[in-house]
Amino acid sequence: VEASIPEPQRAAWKKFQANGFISQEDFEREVVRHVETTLARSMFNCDETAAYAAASLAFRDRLITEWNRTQQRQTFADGKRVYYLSLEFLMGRALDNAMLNVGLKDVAKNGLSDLGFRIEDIIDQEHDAALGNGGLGRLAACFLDSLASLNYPAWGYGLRYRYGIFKQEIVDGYQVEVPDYWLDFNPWEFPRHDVVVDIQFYGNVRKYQDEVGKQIAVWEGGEIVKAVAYDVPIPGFDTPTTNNLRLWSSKAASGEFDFQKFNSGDYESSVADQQRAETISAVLYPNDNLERGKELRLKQQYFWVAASLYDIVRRFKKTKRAWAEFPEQVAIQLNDTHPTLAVVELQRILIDLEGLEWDEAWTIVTKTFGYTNHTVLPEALEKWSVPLMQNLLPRHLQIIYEVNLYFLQSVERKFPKERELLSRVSIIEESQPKMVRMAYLAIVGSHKVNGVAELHSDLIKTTIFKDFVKIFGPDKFTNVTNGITPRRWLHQANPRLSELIASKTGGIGFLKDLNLLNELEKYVDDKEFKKEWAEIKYANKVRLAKHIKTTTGVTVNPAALFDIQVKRIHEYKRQQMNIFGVIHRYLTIKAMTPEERKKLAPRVSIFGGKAAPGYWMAKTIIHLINNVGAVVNKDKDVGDLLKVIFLEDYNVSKAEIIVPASDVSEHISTAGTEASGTSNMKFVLNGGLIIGTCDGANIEITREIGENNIFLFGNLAEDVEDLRHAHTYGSHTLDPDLVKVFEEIKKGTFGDATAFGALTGAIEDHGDYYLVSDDFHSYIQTQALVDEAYKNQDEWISKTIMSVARMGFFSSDRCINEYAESIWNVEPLSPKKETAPGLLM
Ligand code: GFP
Ligand code: GFP
Repeated sequence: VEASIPEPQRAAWKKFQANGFISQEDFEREVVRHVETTLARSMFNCDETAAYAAASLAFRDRLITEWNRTQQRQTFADGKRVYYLSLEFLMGRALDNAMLNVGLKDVAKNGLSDLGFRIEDIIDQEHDAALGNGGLGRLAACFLDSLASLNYPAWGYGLRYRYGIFKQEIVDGYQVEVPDYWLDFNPWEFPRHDVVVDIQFYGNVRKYQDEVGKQIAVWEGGEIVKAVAYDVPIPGFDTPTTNNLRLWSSKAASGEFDFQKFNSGDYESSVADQQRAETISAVLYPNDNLERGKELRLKQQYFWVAASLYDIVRRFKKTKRAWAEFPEQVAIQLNDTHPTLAVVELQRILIDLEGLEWDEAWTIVTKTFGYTNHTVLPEALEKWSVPLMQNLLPRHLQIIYEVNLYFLQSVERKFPKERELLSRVSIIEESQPKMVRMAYLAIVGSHKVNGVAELHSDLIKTTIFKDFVKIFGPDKFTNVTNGITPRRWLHQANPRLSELIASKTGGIGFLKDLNLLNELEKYVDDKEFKKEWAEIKYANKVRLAKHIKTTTGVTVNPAALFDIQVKRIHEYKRQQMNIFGVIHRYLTIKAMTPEERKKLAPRVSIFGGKAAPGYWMAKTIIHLINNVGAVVNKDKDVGDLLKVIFLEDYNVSKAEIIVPASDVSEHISTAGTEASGTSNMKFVLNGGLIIGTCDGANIEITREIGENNIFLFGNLAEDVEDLRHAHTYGSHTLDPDLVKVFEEIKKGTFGDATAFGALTGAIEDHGDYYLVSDDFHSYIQTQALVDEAYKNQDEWISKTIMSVARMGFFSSDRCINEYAESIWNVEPLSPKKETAPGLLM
C-alpha cells in the first residue's frame, strides 16, 4: 500500500526534510547530539567506542537522506534495475568508506579532533562486516561500490547472518575458530519491520483441473518462517547515488512464542520454534570449495531467494506492466549457483500464482537471469539430493523435473542420435540418491553465463560446460574479467599513494576513471617522484611491521623484502608450496658462509588466511607455517635474513594494512584452478610486484603491465592433465630440492613430523594432484630472480610505477560497465538529470 502525503501537506515536509551535515560545525553538532541523546552519554562518559558510534550515526543519517532520494528517483524514473543475488557480501568496515565516498573525511577528521579524538582510532573501533568467505564475497562488495559510483539503479540481496565468517585464533600454532558475533552494535543497517515476507517450507502439492481444464498446482501445508528486511545504504563515490543492500533475517512466524505451551508451563519448548526459525539466518557457512549438502544451507538459499523474488515481483507489479515486460524492468544476476533456486521460484510465481502459461513464463525467466561461475573445481559444484529437495521444496522439485524434461526434449530434437549427451547434460544426475545439478539448472535458466577471467571463461567452455556450448551455441557464454574498487583498495587503504597519484594525474579523477593512471608512465624515471613513491611504500611497510609486532611479538625489518600470501588456505592456492620454498630458503641460508649471507636480500615471508574448519589439510598447512616461523624466527644464524609470519584472522580491514605493504605477493595456484583472483589486482595497484603462475587474471595482468614487470613461473593449464596422468600411471620422481625439504620436516626440525605426514604424503604418495613438485624448481628459481631484481631498487621502483600506471583495466567500474552492457542491458540513472513530480530535492 502506498502511503504518500497529499500535495497540500508536502510543503511542510520539504521545509523540514533532513539534509545531513556538510560543515565541520554541523558534523560536531550531530556527533554531540548522538552521544547525548541516542547513546545517552555525555562528555564525561565518552570513550572511543561511543565516539565511533556517534560519528557513524552522523554519517548514517547523511547517507540515508541520499538513500531516500536515490530510491525515490529510481522509482519515478521507472527504468530497469539490476538485482545482484549473492549469499556473501564481504563488506569490511563502513565508516571510513562512507566518509571517503561522500568526500567528508577531512571534515570528520577535524571535527573529531576538535572533540578530542584521533580519526584513526575511531575508524579502528569498527567491527568488520564479514558476511563472506573470500574472493566471491569481496567481489560482490566491490560490485556494490561500483554500481553506486556509476549511478546504476541496483540492489544487492543477501542474508543477514548473525555470525559472519568465524574469527581465527592461532593457539600453539593451530587454528582455533571463535564465533564472530558482529551485531552487538551496527549503525549501518535499518530494520524494516514493515517489509516482512512469509516463506514456506515442506508441505505437499495438490493438483487439480480447474473449470476450463487447466492443471493447477497448490503448494500447501508445511511451515512458515518470516523474512524481515534489513537495509544497508551503499554510498557511491563522488555522487549522491546511494543504493540499497537488502539483507534478510529469519524470524518465527508464530510471533514470539507459543502462548499455549507457555501457559501450560512448557516454557522451554515454547521458544524452540522461534529458535529454529532464527537458525536459518544464524550462520554463514565457511566454505572450502567443497559442497557438503547440508539441509540448513538449502533452507538458507530458498529463504533468501524467495524473499528477494517476492520483493522484486512486488515492486514490478506496482508498475502495472504486462508480465512480458518483466525482463525489460528486471535483471537478476546469480552470483555462483547459490541463488539458482530463484530461477525455479520465478517460474513457480508466474505459473502457479500469476496464472501464466509455462512457455510464456519460461521465456520471461530465461531473459531475466544471468549466471556467473567462479570455479571449475568439480568438488565445488553444487548438487542437492532429490529426496532432500522433495521434502523441503516439493513444488520446486516438480518444476525442476519439468524444466529438465523440456530441456532434454529440445536437446534430443537437435542431437537425435546422442543418447549419452542426454544423460551428461541432464539437470538430474542419475546417482544414488539422485542429485539436482545446480550449475546446469543455472545455465538452462539464464540467457548469459560468464566466467571471471579470460582463461577461466575459456576453460568452462572447453571442460565443465562443453556440452552446453554445443547445445546453446557459444554466444550464451561470455567473459567478464573481475575487477576491484580503487576507492577502497587504493584511496582508502593507501591514502598517501592516492594523494601522490592525484597530484600527478590532475586530481582524484583517476578514482572514477582508473585508466587515467596511464599518466604515471611519464614519471617512471622521475627521480623526485620515485623517491616519494619509495618513501610511501616504506611507510606502509613500517605500518605493517608495527602490526606484526603487536599481534605476533616478532620484530621485522621494514627494509627487508616483504613477500606476502594472504587468501583462504587451500591446496589449490598452494600455500604449502610457499612454505616449502621458505624451508628451502632457510636450509640454503644455514649452509651459507657469513660472506655469502651478506649478499642476500633479507626477506619477510608473510602468510594469512583462514582454513575451513573441516578442511584438515588446510589446517595442517597453517600449523606448518607457524612451526617453521617458531624455528626460523629465533635462529641466530638467520637473523634478519628470513622471518616467517602468520597473521591471525585475515579479513578486509587487515587486508587494507597488508596490501599496501607488499614488495612481492604470491598468486601461485596450480594453473587452471584459480578462476581469477582479485588480490593479485589489489597488490599490483598498490605498487607491489607479483610472483605467480599462468592462471586466472595473472595472465591479463601480465598482458596489461608487460611481462618484464611480473615474475611468472610453472606449468601451463594445458599441460596439467597430462602431468596428473603421468603421476598416476608413470613414474613420479620428486624434485630433489623438495625432497630435501621433506627430509628436514621428517627429521622433526619443525616439531613432531607425524603432524605433517598428510601434507608430504599428498605429494609423495598420492599423485601430487596440485603439481607442487612439478612446479617447485621453477618456483625456487623465480624466487631467486626476485632476490636479484630487488637488489636493484631503482629499477624495481620503476617497474612498480609502470605496473600501477597500467592497471586501469582492473577497476570494478570497467567490469560493472561490461555486465551492464553485455548481460543486463541497463543504463545508469544520473542524479543531476532527474526531476520528478513530488521529488524532495
Ligand atoms: C518503497 C517505496 C518507495 C521508496 C522505497 C524506499 O519502494 O517510494 O522510495 O520503498 O523507502 F515505494 P519499493 O521497495 O516498493 O520499490
Ligand atoms: C572465487 C574464485 C576466485 C575469484 C573469486 C571472484 O574466489 O578465483 O577471483 O571467486 O570471482 F576462486 P573464492 O571465494 O573461492 O576465494
